Amino acid sequence: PSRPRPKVILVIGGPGSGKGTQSLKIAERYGFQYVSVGELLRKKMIHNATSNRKWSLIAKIITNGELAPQETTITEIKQKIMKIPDANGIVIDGFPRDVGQALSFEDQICSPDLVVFLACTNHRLKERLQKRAEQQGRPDDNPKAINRRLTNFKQNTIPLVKYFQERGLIVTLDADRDEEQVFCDISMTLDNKLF
Ligand code: UP5
Ligand code: MG
Repeated sequence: PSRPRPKVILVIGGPGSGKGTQSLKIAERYGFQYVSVGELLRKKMIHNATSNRKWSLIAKIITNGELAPQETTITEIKQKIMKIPDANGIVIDGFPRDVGQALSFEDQICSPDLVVFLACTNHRLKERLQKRAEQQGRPDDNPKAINRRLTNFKQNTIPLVKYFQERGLIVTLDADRDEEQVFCDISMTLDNKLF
């Protein structure tokens, strides 16, 4: 008999909501493969920005805190997922960003089994990103790009969450709390809904 298709979990939320932090915890606890779409795009842009016009444009877009073109993003995800060997599950961090991307993902890749929405206050998001900016220095952790990321998130999220809600796929968690408390809720949800 053929193996069942891996479970696919999408983790969405504002910039700084803890998508990366919590997705890595999910991957570790459940033995799932981890895919960060932001990281995929950042790596590719750093690699290609000087030699390739399309990617030099995308580098500008991302550094300004705007969204990369949908088709490029979907292509990158598809390529990445195809390279993953047999997996029980795949946790995708930071995708989709809007309803168009959700539709295109379902059309071209698969339907997710669960979407986790990390809900955080604006104040908390800013606080975390500012702190990280002092420690790390991601190209888009500058005040102007942070504001663009927050604005884009606010514009796109209500329709996106509604879209997944109508299909009974989303769980919204209070991500204002500390990492362990948030993960406790996530793992209870996954245990209940996926297994
Ligand atoms: N932290 C985390 N959880 C905490 C907690 N509970 N309490 C206290 N501190 C907590 O966390 C952020 C910081 O907060 C860290 O320092 C962490 O230690 C601390 P993190 O887990 O990194 O949060 P995350 O939600 O992953 O924040 P990130 O900044 O990565 O979110 P973004 O959505 O901005 O970044 P992403 O990499 O997903 O996307 C970046 C860009 O890529 C986008 O702006 C866009 O230009 C592009 N993109 C697309 O175009 N399309 C896509 O589909 C995806 C990305
Ligand atoms: Mg992240």
